[in-house]
Amino acid sequence: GFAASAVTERSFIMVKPDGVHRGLVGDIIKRFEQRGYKLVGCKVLVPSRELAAKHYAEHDGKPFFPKLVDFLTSGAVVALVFEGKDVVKTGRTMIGATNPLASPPGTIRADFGIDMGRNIIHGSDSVESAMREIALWFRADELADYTPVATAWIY
Ligand code: 3AN
Repeated sequence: GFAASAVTERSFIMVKPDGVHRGLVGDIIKRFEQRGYKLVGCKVLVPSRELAAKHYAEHDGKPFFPKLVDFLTSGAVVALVFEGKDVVKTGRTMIGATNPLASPPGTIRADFGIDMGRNIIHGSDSVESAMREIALWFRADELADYTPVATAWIY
């Protein structure tokens, strides 16, 4: 039978302030839902500088780091956790490349943008990053534990 309990990989997906300002939240959630991913965490917040800096800790010291923190804290973001088969890698494929101009048509960044500094969305780049980012942005009790009926056939 279908081993639903084996499907536990999660990714941290975030609509950045430019995506929220442009009204792209619904479209982005829709793409992940339609692919078959299960939404287990969702909240809107204006991140603190401390949270943004922790999120982008790997870029601390790079020339674009201050602008990155300025941008992420400039407005509301929508923090999401999606769960499902290979969601980290597939989520990155759906998002596209860091530079929207290098992203293939059909990816979120290519369909909605051209600017590297305003690239709409974040997605975890590895399962380890996903676990770190989910723990940074969500408390355990903010993640829903449920079994959608459609999980057995939507793929
Ligand atoms: P991704 O968001 O594709 O995982 P990262 O994690 O390498 O890319 O970079 C995080 C964010 O930092 C990017 N989304 C982008 O906004 C910004 N960024 C990355 N590299 C550059 C760069 N060379 N110049 C300006 N901004 C950059």
